[in-house]
Amino acid sequence: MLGDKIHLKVQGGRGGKGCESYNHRKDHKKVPNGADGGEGGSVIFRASHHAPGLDRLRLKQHLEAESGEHGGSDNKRGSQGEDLIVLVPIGTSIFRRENHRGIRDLYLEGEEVIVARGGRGGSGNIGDKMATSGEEGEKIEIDVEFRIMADVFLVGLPGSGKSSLLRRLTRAPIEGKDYPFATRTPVLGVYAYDDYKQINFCELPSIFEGSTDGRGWGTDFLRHLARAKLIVFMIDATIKFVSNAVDGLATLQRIVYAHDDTFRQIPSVVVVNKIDLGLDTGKIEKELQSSGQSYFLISVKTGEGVESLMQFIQERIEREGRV
Ligand SMILES: Nc1nc2c(ncn2[C@@H]2O[C@H](COP(=O)(O)OP(=O)(O)OP(=O)(O)O)[C@@H](O)[C@H]2O)c(=O)[nH]1
Ligand SMILES: [Mg+2]
Repeated sequence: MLGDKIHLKVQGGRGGKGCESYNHRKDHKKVPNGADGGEGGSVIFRASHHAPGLDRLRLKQHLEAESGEHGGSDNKRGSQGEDLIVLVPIGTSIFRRENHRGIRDLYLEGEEVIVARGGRGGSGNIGDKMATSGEEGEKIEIDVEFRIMADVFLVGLPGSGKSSLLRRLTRAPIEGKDYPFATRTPVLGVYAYDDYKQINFCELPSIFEGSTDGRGWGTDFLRHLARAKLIVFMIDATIKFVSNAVDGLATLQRIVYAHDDTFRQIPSVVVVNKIDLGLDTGKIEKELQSSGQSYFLISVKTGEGVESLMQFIQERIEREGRV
């Protein structure tokens, strides 16, 4: 499922034991010939388009890489333990559990991080060294979290037309529902233009005044906004769930910024949908002008205003260097 957060214990493989052994020569001299143990394998997280969801890790709880082989007599070095490579979806972040400090965000295909190093192998007694046992692998508890990688996030009041807009822009096979709160989990869509350019969209479930008390679908999914390039705050001309357009916008912003104050830095635009319904959009416009926000009045149904909105979004995203 989108929006996973998983707690794991991770451990590098133990280093192999160094060997204590001797070559008994004919002249009765003992020559030490015990070899070093191999290094333990490391646990490595690697981002991949092909990775299954993080849910599968929930069953694991404990991940440990292979131990190094013990050293042998006759200078036979123990072989290294194999690394444990854990494939995770692009957009996975790894945190140290004890202080929730970020270890690494994995944004790119193939990007990887060593989460727990394998222990060093012990020394063999070759060259008259003391034979030692191998070191333990590094042990760490981590939280692994997935956040959606999309350029533009649609955040809006229930039933304001987010799914309809996404469907229109991306031709994604999104089911049409004519009741609010129909979208329960984030939905992705790709908007393609100018032959080869793309902008990734994500619709988040609706929020409204009651969301912070856990009504509707709550607000947990808002953490996906961490990497948004642009937030589209969406309300509609019927002004349900709020008393007026500015109040609608203020409600959305209050909930989003209360979830994480740093989201204030994400550029945003306001969209008022359903202007085809013949309601008093002049009043709405006046209200929004006073808010000082960029806004667009559109009708997903008739297509009015959608092109100008998309022009704005394209320019914004291209300026971010993301297309
Ligand atoms: N008249 C009119 N109706 C619209 C327009 N856009 C969407 N609708 C209707 O509004 C209703 C809700 O649309 P959705 O796209 O599901 O809204 P949403 O914001 O995704 O809603 P939830 O995710 O379920 O909260 C549907 O019945 C749509 O057909 C529009 O521009 N004009
Ligand atoms: Mg929807």
